[in-house]
Amino acid sequence: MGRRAFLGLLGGAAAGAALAGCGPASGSTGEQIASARPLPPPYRVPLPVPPVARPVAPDRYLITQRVAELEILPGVRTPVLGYDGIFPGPTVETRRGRPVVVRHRNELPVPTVVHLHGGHTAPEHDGWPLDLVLPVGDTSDRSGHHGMAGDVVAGERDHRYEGDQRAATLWYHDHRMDFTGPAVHHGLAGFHLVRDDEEDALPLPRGDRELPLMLCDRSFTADGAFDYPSLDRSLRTVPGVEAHAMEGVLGDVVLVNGAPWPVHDVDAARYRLRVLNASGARRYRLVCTVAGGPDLPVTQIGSDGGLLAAPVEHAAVELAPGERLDLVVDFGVLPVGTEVTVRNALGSGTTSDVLRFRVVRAARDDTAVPPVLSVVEPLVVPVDATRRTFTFARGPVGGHRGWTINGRPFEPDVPQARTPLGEVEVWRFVTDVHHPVHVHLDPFQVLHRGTGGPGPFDGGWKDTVDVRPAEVVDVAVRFTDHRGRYVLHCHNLEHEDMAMMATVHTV
Ligand SMILES: [Cu+2]
Repeated sequence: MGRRAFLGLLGGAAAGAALAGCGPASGSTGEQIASARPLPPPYRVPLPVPPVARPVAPDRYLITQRVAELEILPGVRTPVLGYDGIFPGPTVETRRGRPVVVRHRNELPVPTVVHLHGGHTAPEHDGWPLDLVLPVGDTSDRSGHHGMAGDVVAGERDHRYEGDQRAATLWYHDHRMDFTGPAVHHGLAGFHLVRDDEEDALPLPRGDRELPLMLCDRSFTADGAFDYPSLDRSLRTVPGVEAHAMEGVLGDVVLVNGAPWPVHDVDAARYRLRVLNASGARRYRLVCTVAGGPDLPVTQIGSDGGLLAAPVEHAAVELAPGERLDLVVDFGVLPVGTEVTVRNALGSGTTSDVLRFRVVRAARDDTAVPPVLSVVEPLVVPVDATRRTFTFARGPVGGHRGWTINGRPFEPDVPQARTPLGEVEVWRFVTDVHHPVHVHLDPFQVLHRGTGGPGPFDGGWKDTVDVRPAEVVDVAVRFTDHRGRYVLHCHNLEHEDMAMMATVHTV
């Protein structure tokens, strides 16, 4: 399918979309769009696992962004914007201490920007929202958005990732100013796993027993396209979504690695699940349910920024958009033949279903979850530390309704913070509704949630924190190595596109 055909499909998408309210009481801030075609029953299609990207030369990768049609719902083709034409994109696997270059080539009909979420990345490689890569052969307009110029190139850009960071589950996705929501919604997201010797030395599940799981919610039009209510179906000029969806776009189908409510056959053994919430606005509370038996507990071994110091057992886990949880689940405690259904306790109807595992065979299991996993250096806050408050709330954006930080819409050239490298600062995030707050360049540590300490899922190094309605969360930040301009933003992608982003200069 050609570029123009893709945009044609977007143009026809929204008519008659049915809506269901989905306010904070349901656990997410957003508006659910009802699919306009019949949905398949859950737990019929196999879980896909994205292929691992193969280097084109030592430590060099090439990813071509292109339009494709994928069979996501059985029997119908869905047009996607895909890294290498697939969704999720190929998984990039790198090792700590070993720099790589990933070249992104844009054969899509729209400009793109690639951000490595969780990457400790120099500013010129981080995916500044105005550093556009125009489509191959597009020489029409290099002025950037709103006349604000970034480093605009046509066709290709090399992103250098130094690899000087802990092993962790990262992900890459589009980050173009004003259009991140539709770009990610239509498919521009993939895993990037950093591995290291420390983690390899642990007896954790690996190989086929290590699964990356990308969760996202989507709705479908009658002809099988993703239904996303962009104001500007060309994805080029006018930011934002139709008024009913400005709180956030929620789908009624839960995709795991791009498949609707898939099923996966497993050994009776431990599995490592790297769970990513790549949804635009939906939060999840995941529970491993067992028919006729108690729920299966999960053991958290890692967070956004890699391993925890020690494992933590949970009855259920919560993830806001952008967050990752590294989990170990032991299917070995169950008899062969057991079905384990991962449900979303914050969902209802079709969005309460997520994924099913079928324990199909007995197997040898030499793995373990050691009581000590790693060393997490605590960030020590000096008594005279700089303290900053960032208030995330609705507000006017250029005469329209939008989302602001400290009452201001995203102003690329006006930093809201200038933070010296190496210094620990305390940043306070204050909200009106749910806002998952993401900071680029370096992870942070949660100090307080409200009047208490960190919440149950706030442990270890975080780069995205789930701030709930009318909540106050304090985090300790410390930036290192790279001087330049970065962003801090809400990872509800509709909020982000409607200006809930701030420039941060590291100095
Ligand atoms: Cu937000």
